[in-house]
Amino acid sequence: MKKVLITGVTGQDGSLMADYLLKNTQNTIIGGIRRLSVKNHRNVERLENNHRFKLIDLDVTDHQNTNEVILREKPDYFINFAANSFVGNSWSMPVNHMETNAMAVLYQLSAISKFCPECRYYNAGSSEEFGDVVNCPQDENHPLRPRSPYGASKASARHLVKVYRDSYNLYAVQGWLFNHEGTRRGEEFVTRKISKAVATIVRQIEKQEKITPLSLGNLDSRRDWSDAEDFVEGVWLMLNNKLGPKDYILSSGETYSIRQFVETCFSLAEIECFWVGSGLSEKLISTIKGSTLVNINKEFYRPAEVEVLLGDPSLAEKELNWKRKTDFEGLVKKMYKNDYELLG
Ligand code: G4F
Repeated sequence: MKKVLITGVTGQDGSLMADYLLKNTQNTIIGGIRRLSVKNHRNVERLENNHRFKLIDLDVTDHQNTNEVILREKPDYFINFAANSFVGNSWSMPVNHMETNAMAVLYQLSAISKFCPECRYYNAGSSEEFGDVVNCPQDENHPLRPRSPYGASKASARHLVKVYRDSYNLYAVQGWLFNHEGTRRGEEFVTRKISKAVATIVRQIEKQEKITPLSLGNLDSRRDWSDAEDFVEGVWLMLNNKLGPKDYILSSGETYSIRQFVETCFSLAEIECFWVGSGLSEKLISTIKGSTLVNINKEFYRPAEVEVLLGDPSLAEKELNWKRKTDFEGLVKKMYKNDYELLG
């Protein structure tokens, strides 16, 4: 029975990791949470009575707090999912992104190297580190060419993880996780924004109410989307790799545009529609009543865009025996269905 400390445990990945470990291992889980006056524990509420799960205060941007927690708990595994993960926000909060996503990693690695060097460490890396990509698909040898303060913060963290692994012989890894979504995804991310809006439109049509159009930014960027539930298993495999500490890509190996995500979601909802216009005037129109379903708002464009992401997961598949279970259509369906049901 090992002790696994998970930061960001109230978020999508942290809570899924806690669920996965409680179900598939005998380990105890310590969830690190930042004190907030309004609790955001929805994703872990049902775990709070589980004797193998406890929450502790841990603000990853506080060096002293990080030291104290690692010294006191001496975990066997430290999984750092706490991050400022919204790329679009990173131009307005670049310092916060560096502090939360890179400096915090330095605090953690330095405490682990001093107080519990046997602890296995995982930091959440991102395909955003590849940024302005030069090869498709991207594999583990693709250069780091971030396009956002967020991407730069994750690339910095990657260098720190490698430096600490090499310097102190730590089992420290940082996977490159391509976009991963699901029913616990934050509503600011484009997939959840779409699934929730489509579910709302379906309800509005059923009740013969006025349709609220969905406003989006760049429809033509492409992402490699997977189910976050598949990824937490991949992270655990990376932490228990017989080949030793190594960084792997987790991805689906397929890429779709935002436009295709929108079309797939409306099609699953059985709403027939067609695109008209171009650029900022482009719209998605419903075939039946001619209502606007989607319009474009330049507010959602970014100062610099990662145009295409397509990951090559073959190394993780071969060496970790990892395989995703949910495909693109299965993911869109799961998210849409969940949002439809949540509307009651
Ligand atoms: O859903 P997004 O905000 O995710 P993004 O930027 O790809 O980042 C996610 O995946 C990364 C891994 O690749 C993670 F590291 C990161 O933490 C996060 O989980 O945006 C996806 C795409 C972008 O090209 C964006 O410009 O959708 C485009 N988009 C178009 N309209 C929009 C919108 N994105 C958002 N959030 N909102 C829109 O209205």
